[in-house]
Amino acid sequence: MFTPKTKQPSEMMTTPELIAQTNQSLLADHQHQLYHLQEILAKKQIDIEPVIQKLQAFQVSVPSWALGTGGTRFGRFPIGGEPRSIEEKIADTSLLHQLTGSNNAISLHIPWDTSLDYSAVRQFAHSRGIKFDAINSNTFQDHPQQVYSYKYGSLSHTKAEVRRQAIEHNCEVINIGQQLGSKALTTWLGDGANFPGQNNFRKAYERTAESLQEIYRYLPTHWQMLIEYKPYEPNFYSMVIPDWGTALLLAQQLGDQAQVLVDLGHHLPNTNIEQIIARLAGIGRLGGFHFNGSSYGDDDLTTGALKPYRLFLIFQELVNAMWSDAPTNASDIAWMIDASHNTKDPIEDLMQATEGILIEYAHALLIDQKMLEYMQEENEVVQAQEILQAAFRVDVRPLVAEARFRNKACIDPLTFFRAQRIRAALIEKRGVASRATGL
Ligand code: LRH
Ligand code: MN
Repeated sequence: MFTPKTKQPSEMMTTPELIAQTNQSLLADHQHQLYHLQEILAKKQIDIEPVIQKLQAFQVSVPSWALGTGGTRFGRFPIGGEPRSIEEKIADTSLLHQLTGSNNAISLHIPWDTSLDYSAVRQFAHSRGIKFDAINSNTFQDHPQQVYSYKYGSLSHTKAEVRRQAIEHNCEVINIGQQLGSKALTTWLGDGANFPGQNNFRKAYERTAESLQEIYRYLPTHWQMLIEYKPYEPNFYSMVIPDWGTALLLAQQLGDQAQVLVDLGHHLPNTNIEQIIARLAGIGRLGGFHFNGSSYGDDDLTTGALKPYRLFLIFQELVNAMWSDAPTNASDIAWMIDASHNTKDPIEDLMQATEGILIEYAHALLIDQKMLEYMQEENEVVQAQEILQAAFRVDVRPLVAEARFRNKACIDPLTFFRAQRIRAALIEKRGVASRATGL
């Protein structure tokens, strides 16, 4: 039986006093930059106060599978000090949240994050200020003691017994989520085909819809089902749920609790993702995000590291949707990171990703939506672009740092993490070969 221990060693290195002390040495310079920005924006009739408050309230959930170094099929390069258990993953999320003030929840993946006592795990997380966001099922790998293989699919499989097994797994994941206090199930299927002729597209879709209907019937009333789409991988000719249209069709067939989850890396090159967001937000079917950065495919790199302007345009569509009373509220959306780190310290990468997300949200909050709407209505193409780019070109980092400061977190979390040699301390505690479950 697991009993919640007192604070984990990793947390001992991040006492609020140490953070406040370090912030003190950075405060004068930070406030100088903030007041300077405040003056610049005041001249544009932009009040920074509501922007900072929105940034403070914005929380991005941590994927449990990204707290260790993820690999590719070509190799995996462990960094050491990786979390070896669900408790250590929660401890690292709590550590991250103490440094950023913007990561107060973790998204678990079953069976990568199984436990013998989920209510004790819930208590452990609660005592560290960490909640549980959407919980993920996994029918894209074969698990120990599993009877039927998912080699040829799961919810879309041609054999009823395999579909049954996958449905029961999803229901079991819902049971676990309920014990943890999650309010949503994320279902991403690796189901599809590698070769023409391998699958009957219509039957595969219909079997998937039927299977999801059975899981949907098991969903608690106040829960959401988040349907995640992906154009390819692990199948490379077709995926049963390849795009937002198919995910939306399934969600509409299932019912109001079914929503579409947008993983930024799950789009073919040059897809206008912000238009997909506008479409889904416009009809109240945008359930959540998996934030990451990519150039080619599902690269799962740091959010905002490659295409910050696209991330800005995505937040512009979200802010505009919420401004213009579209049936979408920030609180209804599951904001989650989904990344896999081959060459960065996972905690440093999650700090950079969180910063990248808050920066583009801040840029979108600077936009005068009424003025933009007017320019659009008047087909003032040049002026409309000027409004967007003027906001994007403001250095909003003092606003994001101020939100962290007010959340009692670090003005500069990355420098703090390095200066406190936290990775070295994690390696000392957990060993250089400790390995996290996940990708
Ligand atoms: C699929 C995916 C999905 C997760 C997995 C870890 O590519 O984005 O969200 O289940 O990564
Ligand atoms: Mn994802």
